[in-house]
Amino acid sequence: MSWQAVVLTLFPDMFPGPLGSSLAGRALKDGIWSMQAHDLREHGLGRHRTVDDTPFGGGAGMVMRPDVLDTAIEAVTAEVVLPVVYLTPRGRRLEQSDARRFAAGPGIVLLCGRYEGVDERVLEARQVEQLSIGDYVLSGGEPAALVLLDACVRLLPGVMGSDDSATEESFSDGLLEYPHYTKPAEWQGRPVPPILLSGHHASIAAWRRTQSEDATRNRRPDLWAAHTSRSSSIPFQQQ
Ligand code: 6GU
Repeated sequence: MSWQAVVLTLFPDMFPGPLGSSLAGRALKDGIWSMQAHDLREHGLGRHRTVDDTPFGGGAGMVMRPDVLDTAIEAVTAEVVLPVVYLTPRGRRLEQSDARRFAAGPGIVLLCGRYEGVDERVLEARQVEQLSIGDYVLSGGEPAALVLLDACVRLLPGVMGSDDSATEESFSDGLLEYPHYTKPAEWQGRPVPPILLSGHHASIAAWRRTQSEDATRNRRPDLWAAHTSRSSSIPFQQQ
């Protein structure tokens, strides 16, 4: 059985979107993963297929109804049990470890909210995990769902091929990647760092490590703090 992505949204046309191209698109066609995007309005109430209503306590905007969302979740939780994730700026920030955890399982159900959000009770009742992709506001959870799916799909066996890209890159060791260079060796008066042309593999590895550390320290002090606290707590290993 392939890895299953189930999306609950008012805008099913947005899927698979960019995930129908490139690496993820190839894997989708190859059956490594599957995608179903369900229109939440199919579970809407009455002649107008209503999915939302005004917030208790007053305030602007509309809130998605718990009964509608519960029916929609129930309808897709048939055979295998999948974790349900609600994409919201109120969620905990998505990390690489979340992508690894979801990719290691059978798939995921992604709930995309619109309006001011969804009724809190259905999130409690269905033990829905809430995730955000960063501290900025999107008009809906759909682009965030695509981001989360991309992060998961590229980790599935057979998607990235046999190269080391998935393990060597940023975050595998908690550092940003070193800078990359290719031909020409000099471009617009800018030479490639000479060490990269030296053929000394150990020196190149050491230079890249320093570049990774410098970039992380300067650009991402939060990652650098986590990295240094982690590596200083790892006991020295005798050869
Ligand atoms: Cl998951 N949803 C919305 N609407 N905005 C966001 C987000 C999610 N993550 C960051 N901004």
